[in-house]
Amino acid sequence: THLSPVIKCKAAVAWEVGKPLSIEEVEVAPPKAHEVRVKIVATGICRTDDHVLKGSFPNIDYPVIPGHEGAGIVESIGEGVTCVKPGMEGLLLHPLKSMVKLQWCRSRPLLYVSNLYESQNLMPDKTSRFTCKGKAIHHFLWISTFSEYTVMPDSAIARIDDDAPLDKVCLFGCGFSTGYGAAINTAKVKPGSTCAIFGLGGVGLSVVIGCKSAGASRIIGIDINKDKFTKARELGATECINPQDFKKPIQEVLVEMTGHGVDYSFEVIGHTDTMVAALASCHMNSGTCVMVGAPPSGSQLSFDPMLLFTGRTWKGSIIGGWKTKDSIPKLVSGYMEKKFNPDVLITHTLPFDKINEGFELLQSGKSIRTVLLF
Ligand code: COD
Ligand code: ZN
Repeated sequence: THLSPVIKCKAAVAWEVGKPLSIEEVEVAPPKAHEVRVKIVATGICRTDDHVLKGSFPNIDYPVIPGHEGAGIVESIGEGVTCVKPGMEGLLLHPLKSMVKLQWCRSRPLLYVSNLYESQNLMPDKTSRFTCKGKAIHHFLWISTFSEYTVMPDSAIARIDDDAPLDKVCLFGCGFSTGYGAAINTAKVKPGSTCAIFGLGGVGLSVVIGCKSAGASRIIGIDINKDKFTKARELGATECINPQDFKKPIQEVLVEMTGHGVDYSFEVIGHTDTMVAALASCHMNSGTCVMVGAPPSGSQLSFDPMLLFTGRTWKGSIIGGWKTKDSIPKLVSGYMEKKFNPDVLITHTLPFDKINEGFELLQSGKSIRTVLLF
């Protein structure tokens, strides 16, 4: 299998910051030892990919092929790969390595995350498998799913149920797992509790699904775009509020609505002001606030330390706190058993060539998730 030739295919390349993606013919080199080459069937567009286009993703080199929410079929494997075989269908790709490493460095500063991402900008041996017009193109989070064929370390691929629909479960590579896991793993939401979710995008709505399946009795959705409320209610939100409808700060509104603040609050926007508002919205003695949205790179937080001193807990969650290569396939099995249904998060399905249309839908707030099909 290590003799498999270079493949020519189409991919979306970000040549430099601030430019739309351009669809190019790229050459994809065969997988080296402990690497896998995959034919992508479906990939979602996540806000983080938009951060790459805008230059707000930390420590990344261009040109790069973004995309990190995908599912596909193994085309060939490098030496020493035992977890998958060519032709195996129903596979899901995600930046698993980051989960493994973050578990190990859990108590270290966030700086580790950016260093980690930097190393995923090339294959582990610091070289690239992509070339375009004679130039080496960078990888993204080791999986670059915006390419018809892509190469990744074998640690970044997980086998899932053979009959899992790849055009749906690709969301388990990032968005759904991130939000659902924040509720289930990080907050460990208890039955009968009250939850508040700041930001009702694809990830925030997945938090709503997680809170609902954990048995929360009150789920309050917060968003400045009221068009997000219908879907949030459909998925289990019991109330939805728009901060712009109130004169007082949203944390005061939530404390009034609940008496003493919510049991669990989630920040799923990635703004420092809403991070503090989410902390202030939870119960003084027993409340837990989970930070899901990535803070703007280089930002600093300023908040009244009394908020923590009085007994609140503040936690971060990355890719939902799923720990191993085994947990995401289990989540997919749960989907196959109809334990939850994130299909409604997919508002648009487009052919891969219309990728920039997908980004416009995201930027204008019209889509929750767009899935691109090759
Ligand atoms: N108050 C209330 N709602 C707001 C505000 C505000 N001040 N500002 C924006 N919003 C709403 C928007 O209207 C929108 O509905 C929602 O917040 C944000 O949703 P989207 O659709 O932009 O984005 P998502 O849901 O796809 O992703 C949001 C994240 C914040 C989770 C994402 O950007 C992020 O930071 N991801 C990193 C976290 C992570 O674990 N990543 C893993 C790999 S990506
Ligand atoms: Zn993502």
